[in-house]
Amino acid sequence: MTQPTSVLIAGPLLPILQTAVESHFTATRAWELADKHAWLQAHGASIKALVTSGVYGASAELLAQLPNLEAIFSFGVGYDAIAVDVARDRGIVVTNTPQVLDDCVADTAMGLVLDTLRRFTEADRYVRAGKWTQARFPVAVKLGGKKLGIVGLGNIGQAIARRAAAFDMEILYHNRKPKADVGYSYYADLDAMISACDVLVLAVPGGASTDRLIDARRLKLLGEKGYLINIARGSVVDQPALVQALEQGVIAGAGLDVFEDEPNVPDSLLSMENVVLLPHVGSGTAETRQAMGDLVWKNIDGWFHKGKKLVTPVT
Ligand code: 8YV
Repeated sequence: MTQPTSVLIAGPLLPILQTAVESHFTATRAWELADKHAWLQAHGASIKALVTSGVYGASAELLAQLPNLEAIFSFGVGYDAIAVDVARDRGIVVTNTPQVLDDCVADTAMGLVLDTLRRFTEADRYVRAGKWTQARFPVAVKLGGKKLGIVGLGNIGQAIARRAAAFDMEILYHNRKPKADVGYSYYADLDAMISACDVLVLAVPGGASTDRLIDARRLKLLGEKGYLINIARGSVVDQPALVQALEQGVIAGAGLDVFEDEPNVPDSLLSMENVVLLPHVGSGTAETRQAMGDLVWKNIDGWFHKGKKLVTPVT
């Protein structure tokens, strides 16, 4: 009789996905291990698959402790926290969950644009604090007619562009290459686009190539009437520089779903009225999380039960 396949689960998963994994494989919950290092030394060689997420990732150190790993299945589109180069070198396949989350992440970006410019969350705090009875809430900033610059016009970037266009915003974008089939204004030069736009939206993957892409100098280019929206990764922004820019009025405000060291958010941001802070909820709807879970399962099932067939491989 063949031994059941051993799988390591990096962190708590969508319950229905976790149940599927645990009922089909010999699964170990990494986050419940009292001494993870000792466990990996004793059992790491038995692990054939790692189920993880964009947040839990898969470090080179962890992969070194899993010498017989065949596959990494990640819940999420971003794989910057996964040592993909190591996986590629060792012939370990990596899968992610692209496309199914585009709409919800784009909705989150648009929600942040609306909220940050129109100051809705701030206005909500104002009503709750009983301030409305004393004075009217100050005016905000109109979206229509403003220039929205998107960094990274992939699937999510394009979904954001369509939404912003429906709000009568003018769309600019910066990408490695212009997209043939879109009518938005292409900027090969990121600095030129930042200087030209009113709202800068980050929709690029995380990782070394975009690390601190938006720094103090570029925030200055965005300017005192400019807004920064980040639904990509915290690493794309130099966070201390952003805090300073907000404190000093170098930019007007920011809407952030991602941070440098999640779930920790700097105290200085917590006390600012002109920032909207979300706890990385970009893809966080029941429908989308279900679709992501289904896609993770299709990849696992395809690999182990249907002749190594992957639906959404990264490598
Ligand atoms: C998830 C994400 O919340 O897809 C991504 O890359 O950041 C989010 O959709 C994340 O993967 C953790 O579940």
